[in-house]
Amino acid sequence: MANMEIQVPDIGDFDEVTVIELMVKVGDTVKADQSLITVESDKASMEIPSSHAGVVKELKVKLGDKVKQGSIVLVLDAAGAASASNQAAAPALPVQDAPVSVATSPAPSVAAAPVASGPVQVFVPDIGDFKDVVVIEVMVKPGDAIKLEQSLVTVESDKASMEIPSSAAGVLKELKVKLGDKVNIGDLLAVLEGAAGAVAAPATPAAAPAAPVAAAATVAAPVATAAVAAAPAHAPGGTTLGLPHASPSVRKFARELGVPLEELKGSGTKGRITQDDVQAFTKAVMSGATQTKAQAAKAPASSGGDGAALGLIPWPKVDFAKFGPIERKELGRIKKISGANLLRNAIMIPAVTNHDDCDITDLEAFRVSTNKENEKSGIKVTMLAFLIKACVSALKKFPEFNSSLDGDALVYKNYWHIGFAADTPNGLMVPVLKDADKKGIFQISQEMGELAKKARDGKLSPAEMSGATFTISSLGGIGGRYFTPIINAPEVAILGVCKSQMEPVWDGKAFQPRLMLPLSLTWDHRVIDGAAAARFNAYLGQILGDFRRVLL
Ligand code: CAO
Repeated sequence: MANMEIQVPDIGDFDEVTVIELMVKVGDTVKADQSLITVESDKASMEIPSSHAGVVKELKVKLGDKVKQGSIVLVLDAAGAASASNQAAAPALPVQDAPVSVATSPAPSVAAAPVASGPVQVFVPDIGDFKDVVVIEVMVKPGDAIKLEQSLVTVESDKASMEIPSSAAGVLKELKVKLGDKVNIGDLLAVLEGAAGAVAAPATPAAAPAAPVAAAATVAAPVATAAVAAAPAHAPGGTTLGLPHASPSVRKFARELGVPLEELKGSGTKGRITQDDVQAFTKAVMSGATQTKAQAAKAPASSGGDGAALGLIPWPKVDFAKFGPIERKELGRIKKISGANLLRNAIMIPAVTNHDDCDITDLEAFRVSTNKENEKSGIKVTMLAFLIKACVSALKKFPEFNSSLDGDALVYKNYWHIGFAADTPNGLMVPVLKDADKKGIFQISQEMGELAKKARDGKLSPAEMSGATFTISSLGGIGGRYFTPIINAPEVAILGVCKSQMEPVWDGKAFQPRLMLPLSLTWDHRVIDGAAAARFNAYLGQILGDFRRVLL
């Protein structure tokens, strides 16, 4: 049994780095190589692993502490513990003796191509023991004027992320790596040209023996220690262009879960994203409490979806107040819900609308006379009731209009529940008249009146708004000629009806005054063809022209 101090190893040229995450606590059993703390500079973050297995006896650092090579991280009861297999440091000693260091000597610096008037090559410098580090961010593009020491790319291993600086100034002619590439020491990173003025040390790709570093301005390589993260040794001053503030292991964890780190708010020091943050976000997404931006764009919660997932340019942001006085009012709940549904349906359904007219002269006369005869009943027969009955007849003749798409299959419904759009003070609602095929015009008129009233009073139950197989949207009481209604998914068609009016209709011998009803049938082209839609409208017109056909 031996207590040993675990120290901060060689972290390159950094004087001091900040402790931004404590990954263990007193009493924890740690394995050799297990990360103990995360430290960060402005160019790199790295996890400091334990050189030995054991139990944490005492933490010697706290969040925000500045540490440097040799600072004691913690005291470990390393009873029976084996040191990390890849540990290049001296064996651990008891506390009373010389402190145990996990450090190794800094790796020799590797720099880029010499100053030249021609192209200058920039190589991946010494990144310590790391192999196949992944390019996770490309910070420059061809044509950019690159300053000496400017960060070109960010690479990441499972223990560290680091920016690779340019060893020369010049114009970026060619970038030799792309996102996701795996790179190693000596790999060609970029080619600069017009690099006059750049003060660079001789290039030393891994394959070639390292040349001595001469100039003071030499871009030193990230320096790695055994089992410890690499750290770029160039002067601080840059920023990590938009990279989420998180340790490499947290990034890796997030990547594995598919969590977009840039959408998280970190609860750690200086807003750093911790593993707990990633877990909490994942739970929230799974429970439906929140959405990722990609999810929101796919199924926007409101008309405010930014369309990013569709590759659309951003929604115009206009400061309306610049042009005149304004008042801002939140959309009501129903508008938000119906807006999201309408947007999805408008985007996802390849919809086509056929416009047609039908002659309802006789039907309207029958309706008016029926209402007169039944004045005392208190039930007013509406044109919409006839339309519902006529639609049921057409839906039976053309069953695909009463179906829904389910993947590559069509689900034909052997029931006929007709939704009808109702204009309410709170917005559009669609009550559903169930089993319209089994009901007569009076019953339909009465139930419609009740449902429409409930809709206006905001008293419709979810059951009264679900199960529709086809929808009618009638603007007949208001006006207009034609419009293009949006299909109420998962239905495959919707009938829009506008205000009927007297029109001269040629009967073969003369123009006759006829009451014409404008119909607009929108249909899902994945399920229905134009010819079928034209036939549906024509058949509907025939029924409405002579309602006795419903009986046939
Ligand atoms: N042509 C001419 N007149 C018509 C007509 C038509 N197609 N349809 C209805 N009318 C007349 C009715 O006969 C009634 O006249 P009277 O009062 O003289 O009898 C008057 O218009 C009002 O009818 P209504 O609209 O109250 O009744 P309805 O059964 O036709 O419709 C309902 C009920 C709930 C559908 C309707 O009130 C409504 O909310 N319509 C709006 C639907 C809507 O917003 N659609 C758009 C959806 S997309 O945003």
